[in-house]
Amino acid sequence: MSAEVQSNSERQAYYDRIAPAHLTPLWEVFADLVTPEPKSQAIPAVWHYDKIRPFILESGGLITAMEAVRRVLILENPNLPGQSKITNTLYAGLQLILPGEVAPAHRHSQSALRFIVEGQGAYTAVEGEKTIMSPGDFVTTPSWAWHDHGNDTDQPMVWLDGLDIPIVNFFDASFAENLDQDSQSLSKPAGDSLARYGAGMLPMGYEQVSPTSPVFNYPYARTREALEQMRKVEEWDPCHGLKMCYINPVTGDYAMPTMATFMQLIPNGLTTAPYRSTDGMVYSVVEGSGRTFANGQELSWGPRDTFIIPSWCHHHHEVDGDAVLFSFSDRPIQEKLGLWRQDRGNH
Ligand code: 1HN
Repeated sequence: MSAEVQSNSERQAYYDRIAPAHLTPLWEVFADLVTPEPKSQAIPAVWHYDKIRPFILESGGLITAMEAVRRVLILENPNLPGQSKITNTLYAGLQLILPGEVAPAHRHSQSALRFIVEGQGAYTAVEGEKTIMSPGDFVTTPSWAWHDHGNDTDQPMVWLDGLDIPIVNFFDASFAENLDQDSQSLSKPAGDSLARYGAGMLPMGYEQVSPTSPVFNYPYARTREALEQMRKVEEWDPCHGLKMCYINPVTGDYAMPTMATFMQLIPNGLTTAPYRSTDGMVYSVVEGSGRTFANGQELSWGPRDTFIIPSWCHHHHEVDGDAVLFSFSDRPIQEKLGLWRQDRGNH
């Protein structure tokens, strides 16, 4: 009998015979493996801060930061339950630290970013330096850097954590350890890194030791001022408004090797042009309100909300006034691998 007329049952019998040898036919799965374009399992979603804030604060009465190590509510993509993922490659969560608490020192292979959502004055310490955090600050924790957090203020503090956990686990490359003291010893004054590396200058003889930016807190006041100054020339990108990426001043590359971070201003009256790219984006709203239409679905947002746009999902933004959005994605990795693509429509 010719191959064309082999019945399905004969084929299935053959698959069953080869299965114990750990073999399986490519032709049955080819279309799912090599898709003509990205087909993300992640879906667009929004977390409204005023709806979830009570749950976050409630966690403070259930467990201490010390016992939890990190008291975080994970933002799970609604279509990826149980996987601790907000996109296919990224983890995100909202972390609460109450007055007087310490989140003990540890380090791990995963890189982390913090984006401050609520509260003012808690600190994170990274590799011997403390930084005091304010809303809108972007703070990095490089891979394998000791870090602990503490809150010496009288108000709760909440920030968005972004980590490359799914990526590190995909490579089976996770290591972690705890320090033998809760708070690491400090070797530098607060603000040292920003002065040393964040003034458009570098100390003479500085040698790069890490792929992560040596500036570990990018204060919102400076970021906002840059956007406000630049808006005067009114050179709006049709897809993004005015969008800046955070950089490592030593290399000019993204601030972190695995995650790109951005801040954008969409001015009052600009509806952005449809756009998509292969990096799924996590957004945290800093100022303003509006709506993002993602594959026809409407995500409405306001200050402190988090929303996500998966890979290759057509979307555009509509704003009610000026809006300022922080975002992050896995773009640095995709670019280094030659995988990153965007579709700007006709723009
Ligand atoms: C971590 O170290 C932090 O340092 C937050 O604040 C969230 C999630 C998984 C693994 C490590 C932090 C984390 C984390």
